[in-house]
Amino acid sequence: MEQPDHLQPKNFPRLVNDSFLCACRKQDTSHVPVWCMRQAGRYLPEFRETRAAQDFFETCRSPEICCELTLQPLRRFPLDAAIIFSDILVIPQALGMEVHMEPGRGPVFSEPLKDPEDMKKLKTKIDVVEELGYVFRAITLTRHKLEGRVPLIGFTGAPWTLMTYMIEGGGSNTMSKAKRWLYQHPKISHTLLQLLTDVIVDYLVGQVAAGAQALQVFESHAGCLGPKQFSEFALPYLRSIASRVKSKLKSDNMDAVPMIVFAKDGHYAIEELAESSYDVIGLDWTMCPKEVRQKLAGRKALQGNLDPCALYASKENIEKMVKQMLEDFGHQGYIANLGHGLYPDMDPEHVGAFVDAVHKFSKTETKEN
Ligand code: 1CP
Repeated sequence: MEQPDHLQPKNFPRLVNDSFLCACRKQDTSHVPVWCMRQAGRYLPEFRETRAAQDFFETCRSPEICCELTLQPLRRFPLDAAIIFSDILVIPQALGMEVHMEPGRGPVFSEPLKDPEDMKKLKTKIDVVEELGYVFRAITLTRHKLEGRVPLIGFTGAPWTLMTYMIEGGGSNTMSKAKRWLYQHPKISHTLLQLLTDVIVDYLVGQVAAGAQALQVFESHAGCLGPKQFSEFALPYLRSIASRVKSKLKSDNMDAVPMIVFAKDGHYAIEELAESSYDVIGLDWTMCPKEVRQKLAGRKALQGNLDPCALYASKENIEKMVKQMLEDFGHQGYIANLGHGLYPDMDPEHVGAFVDAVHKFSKTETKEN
């Protein structure tokens, strides 16, 4: 039986606000586009209500709830992009690992990878439509429900970041178990990183086929690697993801979409990342926008990077900090964002003050004729 239109990745509504996509491509925009990492999250009372009493990964498997959670921040704030509600840990799950979300603690793997022998437990080849089709269905539904208001961003965790969770079994301050693998078992670490890369490429292409209009790759745990380990265990895979996704989209006759890489605390790798096929480099708040602009000499669009904790400041001070940030980055080839995700105890009104200030200080008067 033919599925109704809103469940199919075709006949999507025309995009009205394309400022985010234009900025990714370094084209002129009428204002600096803005979105927030973790904009769908626990800081919103309506999010807590929707999520209440449901298992986190069950939520991720329900396209209707993912769609609702994705749209919630857009009803409150004039954001210029939406990011699909999901999690980076759906990939380890697809590879056969059991993960659940413990309230107040975060993700917990029931059997993390302890030694290289455990690699045998992972599936070596997966069909992403079969294993992760629920994410694709959420993307398709959300793209329709957005009614062309703003573009929809799809995302993934990067191989190294996913490897840390699979070995640590959850969050960690030191990543010492995962780093032990890099020193004791470099070859098998590469095998794992390659396996993840292969799945990620299919997963991202599947997201675009489902309706994602841009893609962000989160290398959230770049910071625990030094420059040497980053260039051996993270960079080659990040680069390969961007170039393989782009060539696969081309060979499958799909339109190219902008790709963003966000390597948190990976300041030492900024120039190398700028030589990759990503269109946008995301900056965390420890980096100085002017210096990065100078280093990269306009090669890439930039995204970031207000310290998320700056949202604890008064609204007046948030405005001042945003004004300064816009001056430092310049308005072209720039997407305003935080330097990492929003925290659950943040005041939605202060998030609104951040978004409004970006628009206030970056709107250019449109000339008549
Ligand atoms: O019950 C809950 O609501 C749990 C909180 C939560 C939420 C809202 C988790 C658990 N994940 C998410 C959604 C999520 N995760 C999104 C939604 C879209 C949006 O941004 O609005 C995204 C993009 C992610 C990506 C994600 N998950 C990252 C990369 C971004 C980052 O913050 O660096 C990481 C590292 C995760 C793992 C994860 N999922 C959840 C938690 C608490 C964590 C971190 C665990 C840890 O390392 O301690």
